[in-house]
Amino acid sequence: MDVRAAVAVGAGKPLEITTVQLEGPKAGEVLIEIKATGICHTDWFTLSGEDPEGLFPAILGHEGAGVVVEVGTGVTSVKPGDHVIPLYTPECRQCPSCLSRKTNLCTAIRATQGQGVMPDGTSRFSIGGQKLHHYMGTSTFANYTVLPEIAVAKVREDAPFDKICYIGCGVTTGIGAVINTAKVEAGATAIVFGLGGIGLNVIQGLRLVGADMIIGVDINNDKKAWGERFGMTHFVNPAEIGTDLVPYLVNMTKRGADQIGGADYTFDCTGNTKVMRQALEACHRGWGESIVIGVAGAGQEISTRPFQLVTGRSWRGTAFGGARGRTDVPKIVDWYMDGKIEIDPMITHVMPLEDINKGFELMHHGESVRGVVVF
Ligand code: NAD
Ligand code: 022
Ligand code: ZN
Repeated sequence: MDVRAAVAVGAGKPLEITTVQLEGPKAGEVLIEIKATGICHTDWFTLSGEDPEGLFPAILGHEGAGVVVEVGTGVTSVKPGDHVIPLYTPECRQCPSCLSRKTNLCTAIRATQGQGVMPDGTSRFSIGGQKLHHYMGTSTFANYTVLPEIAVAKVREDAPFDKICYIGCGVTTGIGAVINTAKVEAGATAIVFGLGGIGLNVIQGLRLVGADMIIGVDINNDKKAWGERFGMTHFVNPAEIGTDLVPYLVNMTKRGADQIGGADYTFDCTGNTKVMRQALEACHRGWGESIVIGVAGAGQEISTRPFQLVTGRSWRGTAFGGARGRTDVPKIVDWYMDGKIEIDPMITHVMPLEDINKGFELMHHGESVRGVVVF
């Protein structure tokens, strides 16, 4: 069938909005009509050519929401008409990782997903007979896409596509890092580094679980009002404190008779390895946990003195907020519909597919929290 798509034709080149061909779903696959898709950092990172694993030509996009149109043989968990969110972290419930209950990093289709093809090793997308790569197993920058059954979460039908698409990445990553990875308890102190589309969701996750002190750190003063909007209690701009950031944050979080400072939990939402070190070192001795959410460029390394870990701080990371997509994503949609979490004010720009390159520009210049394409 013919579908409308934004094609990443090569590194550093704008997306080309054009008609491409899509084959129907094979066994275990589903055809989805994408109704809305968010524009996220990693799409830009891949398009820029900086991602060494980026493949071209490809249909990018990994933050979508839509409707099942057709299912391949053997598909039992969804049917035509169901509303779904594509999952770049699938949940097969059968691989050793899913069965371990210790991780959300399902391995069922990992190898082929990274190679930009479906689990049978082929692509469903083509243009003029030339194959196009899939991206993150989702390829949501097209009004129709084909996904493995294990890579879709069925969600309630009264939820608006142009908002819940953000649950496909940013919302779940930020809130999940708080609830699934850090397991933050009520009354905790926390520091969030980087108040973009991820950090703001960490903040609202911290508010949801009842954290006491929620410190936001960002080099952009415009982020102060944004953080406060979602529950941040204190803001620090490292460029404006006139002293070293880590001792400043440790001092701010001093509590108890011994007056030892440091946060119970810290979150890196920048992808900057120097910030990751600051986040680790701003944790409380004995029990502080620092969660790395930001994805750094290939070949980058993190460092700290072993003393930081010997004295009881933990350095951890999370992908997709530790969420098991088919199980957890429908619950997050419910939380949104029940008013427990907010999404609407974070969606600062809505555009048709034709304007997707403008959406990338807005994100790149820090003007948008989230841009969403509505088909
Ligand atoms: P963003 O660009 O919208 O936000 C980053 C924020 O960090 C900006 O507000 C910027 O001003 C701030 N910042 C930059 N340098 C800083 C510094 N030195 N100190 C303090 N603040 C600084 O990006 P985003 O969409 O929020 O994504 C954040 C990171 O999370 C990215 O690296 C992204 O790839 C990653 N991410 C990871 C996962 C995962 O599953 N682990 C999922 C989604 C996104
Ligand atoms: C989403 N991300 C950044 C912005 N929006 C993002 C990027 C990478 C990951 C998660 C979120 C990620 C963390 C760990 C992994 N990935 C490896 C997972 C594994 O090996 O099982 C990751 C994922 C997908 C892909 C590449 C890396 C891909 O499909 N190409 C989840
Ligand atoms: Zn993303």
